[in-house]
Amino acid sequence: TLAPLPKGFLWGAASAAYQVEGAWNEDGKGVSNWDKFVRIPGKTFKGTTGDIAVDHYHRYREDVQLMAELGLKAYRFSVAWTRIFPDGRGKVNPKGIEFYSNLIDELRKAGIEPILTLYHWDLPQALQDEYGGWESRQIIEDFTNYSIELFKQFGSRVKYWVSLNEQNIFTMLGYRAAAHPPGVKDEKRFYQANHHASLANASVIGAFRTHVPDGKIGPSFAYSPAYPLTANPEDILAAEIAEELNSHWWMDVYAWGKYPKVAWKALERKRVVPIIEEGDAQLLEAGRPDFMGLNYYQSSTYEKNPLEGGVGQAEMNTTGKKGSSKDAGIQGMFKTVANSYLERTNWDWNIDPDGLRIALRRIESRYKLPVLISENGLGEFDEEKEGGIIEDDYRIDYIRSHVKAIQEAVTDGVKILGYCIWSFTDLLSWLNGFQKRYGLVYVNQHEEGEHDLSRIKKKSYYWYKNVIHTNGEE
Ligand code: BGP
Repeated sequence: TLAPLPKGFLWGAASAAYQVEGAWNEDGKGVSNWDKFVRIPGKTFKGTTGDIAVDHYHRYREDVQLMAELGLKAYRFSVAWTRIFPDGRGKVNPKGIEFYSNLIDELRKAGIEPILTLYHWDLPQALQDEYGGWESRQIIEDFTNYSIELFKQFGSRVKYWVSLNEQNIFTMLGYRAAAHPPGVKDEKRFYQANHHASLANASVIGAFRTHVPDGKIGPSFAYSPAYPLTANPEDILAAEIAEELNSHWWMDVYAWGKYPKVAWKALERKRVVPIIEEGDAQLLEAGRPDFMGLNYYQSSTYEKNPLEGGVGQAEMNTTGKKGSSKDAGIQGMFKTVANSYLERTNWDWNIDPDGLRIALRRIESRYKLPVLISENGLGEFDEEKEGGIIEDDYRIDYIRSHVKAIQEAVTDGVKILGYCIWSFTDLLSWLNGFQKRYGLVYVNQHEEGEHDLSRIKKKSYYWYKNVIHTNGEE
């Protein structure tokens, strides 16, 4: 029998500022890197922007009302840095503080625990222009000052904080695959920018201890556990180095302040390791989190990848046409391959609830940190039927199987604080527009045709309500 979930388990849902808020140039908000990037032709699906997104900025009261009705215990959202400091630093914009203050009050009134993400990818463009954003060490100070402002403003009302969202993804897609801003493809710059992000993360966690001594903080990491395709030792080695380079490279730094040795050696041979300055090691070591935030969507399966003629950067499926993504890897090390045991979504993401259990067990064994599952969910086309009905049984199946994996992991001995479904309402999918939907609540927002932004509860909303009510029993 499965262990029951702990009392006070945070049954939650999540979002991010750029993906829901809209109001991109209202009330003194500054321009972010995403505001700029989406305006470059061909970068996003049908050129979709978050200018309006799902208009949460104006409709947050209605959205919180829907959360309350659902019985949600926690809501994870992010703050747009450019609403607080329009140019990244300098004078605080009171309207920005007011918005999040109101949101937090609404949540508290409804008995919903706010989980505040400091950085979910929308960097002030001013800092990008001034000194290259994450590529400069100046970002450490600016990110810390911005965070301290939020600690002071909201530290008494917000207990759970997420520092950086998916540092591995925003650096990888921003500096290695050129799919996110600033659109760079350069391995060395990628590792250097990432090192600064690690330092900034540690610095913010250090400051948190002084300003919010009773709070809990951790990064949210996009962990996709690595499997070898076969028992061929070459594939096993490929999966091991993939685990080191794609995951331990970040999680070891969060948990222990140290880069993994084997991966470091491999990158040293490629001459791409970051420059480490005096004091960096101490800063990283002092920035230990209270929990590991886990964003889990899928596992990855690897095989060996030849040096000559091997595959390199991924081609992503951003259209929902099954099979349009291409395998990716690092020549001479590893490449991803399809796993014949797993079904895939229309966006070619593996559906693997056991992978969530495996991810949780690995984090427990290696880091001994509690885990907050800060994202998990299914992106699919949803169809609004006559009379405003959305029957997303596929999403219910996905979430049900992943909730079971959580219960199994708890039985295994993993300490899990909560589970945030990505996402609460439908929202903008960074590169996939509004057609790839994740929400428990449908939003009538489309690239084309009529859209009045109205909210409709999906079948999964009613189902999740019962899950929460029964603490996972259903
Ligand atoms: C995570 C991000 C989220 C969200 C999710 C789904 O990587 O933290 O912001 O977008 O993935 O991804 P996508 O929208 O690309 O399907």
